[in-house]
Amino acid sequence: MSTPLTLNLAVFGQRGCGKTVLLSCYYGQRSTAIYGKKNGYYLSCADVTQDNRLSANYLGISRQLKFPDATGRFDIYKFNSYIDGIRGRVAFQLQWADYPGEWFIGKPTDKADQEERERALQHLLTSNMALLLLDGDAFLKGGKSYLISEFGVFRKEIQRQKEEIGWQGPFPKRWVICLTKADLLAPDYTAQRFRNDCKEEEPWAEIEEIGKTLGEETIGQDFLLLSAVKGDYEKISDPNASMGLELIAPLVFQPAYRTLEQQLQQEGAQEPDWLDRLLALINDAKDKSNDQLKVDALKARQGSDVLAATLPVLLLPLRSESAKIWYYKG
Ligand SMILES: Nc1nc2c(ncn2[C@@H]2O[C@H](COP(=O)(O)OP(=O)(O)OP(=O)(O)O)[C@@H](O)[C@H]2O)c(=O)[nH]1
Ligand SMILES: [Mg+2]
Repeated sequence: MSTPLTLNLAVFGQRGCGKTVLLSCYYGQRSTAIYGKKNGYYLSCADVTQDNRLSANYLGISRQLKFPDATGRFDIYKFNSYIDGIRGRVAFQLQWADYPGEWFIGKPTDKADQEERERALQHLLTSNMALLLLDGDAFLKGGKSYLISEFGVFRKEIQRQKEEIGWQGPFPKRWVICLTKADLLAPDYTAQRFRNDCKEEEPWAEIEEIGKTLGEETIGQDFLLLSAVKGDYEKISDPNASMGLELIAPLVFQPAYRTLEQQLQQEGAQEPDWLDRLLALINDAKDKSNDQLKVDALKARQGSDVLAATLPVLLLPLRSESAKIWYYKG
């Protein structure tokens, strides 16, 4: 591939909702050799400083069973994904923008802080998908009142930012409402139940208002349960027992390729040379079983066909049995 497929993700959530742990575990788990062998692909940070930061966090989580310290910075992490056994060719790049939770509650401290926030917002506007993280632990304690207040804070923040920079859209096409720390919830709690809780009158009224600000029907359709580790508030009992993380890249992929598809239809547009083939592969995959897709992926890896080996990575997780529990669309 010339320029790799880029998936842009923006992650929002108030202080302590689990953004840094999620990011560190997402990368930490996926950057090991064993992950690559088992799953057919692995991640590597394009920037060594980011790699060091996330790897140190993950080492603390997995070895010392310790959560990392709170962070207060905005960063765009660039994860290059490689197909196991095919060296040197990036399959896709996942750009993960991590917003500091304190931005929701505090005004910019100075001009540099203000500029940083504007840069972050510009990035948000060009993302394919945004995750709005709600804190599973706070939800357990606060229930519906927590949902109402959290969605309210987010609505006001989006409205404020929109007015401040005078942006009328477009916004990301897909907003996924996520509940983090799902390991703390009842074992039979599902994404569908989370959606039903959000659908109650008062939280839903907030979500609808957010929808109006962002453009109709971009929020309130997708719900996801996430858990980076298994543990309680202080201690981790199983650093590898994550939930829902493997659905993130496949969920960003859908609006990303739809945008590319639209590009193809625009006259004179300069689409990447691999796009036609990608769309043909997606079309082909629609009628194939999961087993067939796995066989195809193996063959593609053996033939060093990066594009064909990438597609199952981005399609199969959403077809899995666990996706039915952790993800709900409707
Ligand atoms: N049980 C459980 N606890 C978690 C999980 N993720 C985060 N936590 C807890 O939540 C705390 C905050 O997580 P962070 O990832 O640092 O939160 P953050 O959203 O990055 O917070 P800021 O950087 O302040 O915006 C951690 O120190 C843990 O105690 C999880 O998957 N399961
Ligand atoms: Mg953080």
